[in-house]
Amino acid sequence: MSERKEPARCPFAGKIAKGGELHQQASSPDERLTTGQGLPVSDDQNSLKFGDRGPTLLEDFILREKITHFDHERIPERVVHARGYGAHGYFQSYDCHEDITKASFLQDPEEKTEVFVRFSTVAGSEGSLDTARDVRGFSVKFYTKEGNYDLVGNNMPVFFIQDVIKFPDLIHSVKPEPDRGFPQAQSAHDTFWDFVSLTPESVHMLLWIMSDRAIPRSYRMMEGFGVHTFRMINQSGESRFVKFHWRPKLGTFSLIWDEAVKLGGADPDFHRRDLWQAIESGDFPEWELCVQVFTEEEAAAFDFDVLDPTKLVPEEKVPLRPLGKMVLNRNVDNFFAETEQVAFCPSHVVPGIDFSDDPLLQGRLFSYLDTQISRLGSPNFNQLPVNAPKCPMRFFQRDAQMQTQVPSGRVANQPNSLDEGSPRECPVTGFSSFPKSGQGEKRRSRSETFADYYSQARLFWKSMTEPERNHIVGGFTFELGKCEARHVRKRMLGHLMLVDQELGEKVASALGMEGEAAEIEPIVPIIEYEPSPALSQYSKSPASLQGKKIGVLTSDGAPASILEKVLEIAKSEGATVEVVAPKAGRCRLSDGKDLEPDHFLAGGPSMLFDCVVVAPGGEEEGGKALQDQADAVDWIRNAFGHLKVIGFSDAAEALLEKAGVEPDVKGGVIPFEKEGWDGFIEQAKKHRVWERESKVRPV
Ligand code: HDE
Repeated sequence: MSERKEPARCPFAGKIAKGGELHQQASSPDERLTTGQGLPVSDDQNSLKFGDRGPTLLEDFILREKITHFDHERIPERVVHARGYGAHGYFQSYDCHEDITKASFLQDPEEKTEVFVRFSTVAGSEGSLDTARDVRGFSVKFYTKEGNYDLVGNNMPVFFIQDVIKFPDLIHSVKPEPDRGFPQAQSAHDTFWDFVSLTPESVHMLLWIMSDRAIPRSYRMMEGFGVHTFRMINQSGESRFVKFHWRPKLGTFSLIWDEAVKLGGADPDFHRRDLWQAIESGDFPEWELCVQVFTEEEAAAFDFDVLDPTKLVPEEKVPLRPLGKMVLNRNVDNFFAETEQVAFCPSHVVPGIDFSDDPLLQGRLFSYLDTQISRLGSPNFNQLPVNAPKCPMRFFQRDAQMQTQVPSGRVANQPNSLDEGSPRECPVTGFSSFPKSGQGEKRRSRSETFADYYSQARLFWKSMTEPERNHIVGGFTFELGKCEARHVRKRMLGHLMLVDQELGEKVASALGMEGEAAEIEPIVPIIEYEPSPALSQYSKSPASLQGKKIGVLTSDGAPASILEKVLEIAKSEGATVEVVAPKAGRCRLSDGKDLEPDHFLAGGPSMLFDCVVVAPGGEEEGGKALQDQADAVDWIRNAFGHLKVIGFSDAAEALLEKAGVEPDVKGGVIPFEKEGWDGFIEQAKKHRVWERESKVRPV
């Protein structure tokens, strides 16, 4: 019998390939990989087998522990707002706001209150794309000295429905249709438009959701709103109504619809990457928290009901009062532990902040706590680091799954006289609800003061600039075009006619359905308001390159001096530069130096940037090579179609010609070697060349 030599362990253990390097091994006990029980692991590359070729043994408890943990890695995603991204930061009050509130984080301008923020889309599942047309969630957890305060808002100031009981219907209608399981992260389908066209209270919100607000350029360039009317209570117990607003320091900017669609493929993580990169590079996003403050008597005089969440309070009626600023300055260490496990609840308030009777808000006070228990599996979710208050937390709630604390003492009840050190009520500084009086019959009804569905929708339409209006028409046309049921389209056109005849007719004409709008009678007369310029994002967006991204398309042989100039411009304007070249490895510039591009051509389309520079090498070097590539031609065509300012070098002329883009100094296609850089900078600060839109996308 020939003697068979068994190796002491698998010959490939510790090697990444035949002849490859050894994996690093622990050199001290501290470095040792262990199981969940702390047992040091000797081989993490191979399961325990009978012989080299198996079978694998059930005995392998190390494998089973690892795989079992893996099998249970996912927790239920959020029913809505499943896709989101979070970051840490702080809030700092500008002043002492004791006249309106006793909330501790709004008293001392020296004090910084830690915050955790999560932005999100609503309809899509966790793996859906960032740039879908949707409302964005804007949730802020303030870790105050008197408990956590959650301001769980959106990037639009109104909502689709007036009563919580309609929320499951709204969400079911927008989610994938139950029989076919599609479309994902889209409102452009029949069940949504059927539901909202049968629910006219949603018309105002539909105008917002079809507007550019639903396709933000960046989380950093988005406004936030508390939506409902809340109360602020001061030390004397006086109550005032407030509406919360977040104003981004960079201004409010959006994508172009075609750009958003293409970005979905080019970079599904566009918004989360943008936020992460900004924070990572030290360009910390900032918002100002403001409130509109008004008394109950003033509210009673408004011609709409402030308890109706489909209505906003125009800023021209009640101006914003700035309270303080929020800065996001730290990315999460672990996406799951923080962003996924963070649990926001509108019911998390602090002394000085209270609720109104808005029937949507009242329902939310129940829903969020309930959903956290199903998502996180236990009422002990408040012990997770991201959810735990940073002030003392002492109560008698006990046990339940995943209790991580070890409470000591004999007593878990209140009142008690057995434990002198146990937590006690505090009638003076503890939270007490605003003592609002009221009486009435128990019934299911909707207040008549909620019946005006069209006046504020018309106000929004009238307050838009021309490009914003055109985009709203484009939004409705796209979505209703995807809605197959003709009777639903007709019903929706009927609502749009009531909002504004021009809007209704433009959408009907774009759909090829002139004269087909259904006849709809409003319940109450429509009020004609003066436009509110504060509702338009473009009439107030600052001319600035701050926080924006300049994309440079280049190739071998490109003049190094151009790249240096673009970097210099970006530095002085607070922007960043990313270079796109044909190959990922390197690009050799005219000075013979190698540049490592940020993107290779097919992976870095112009949608990723706010304005672009085209500076290839000359014909002999890299320039000719670009002309033969559809990706390079599309790069320029897309930049032009998405109304971006294009600066180009003399060597780029042939490429532009191939893309069918003509030089146009006033129209944002600027030969900077002939014209200098000033015109490029000035126009790029305006973000888009709106005048070009009628040429590329006539409405
Ligand atoms: Fe939410 N909403 N919502 N919502 N909502 C949730 O809570 C709900 C509404 C908002 O980043 C859920 O933790 C009801 C308005 C944000 O983690 C759930 C109603 C506004 C987020 C829930 C509303 C929001 C949520 C799902 C109608 C703007 C993400 C997972 C009464 C003011 C929070 C979760 C995060 C999440 C219920 C309407 C904002 C199911 C019943 C209006 C930003 O509890």
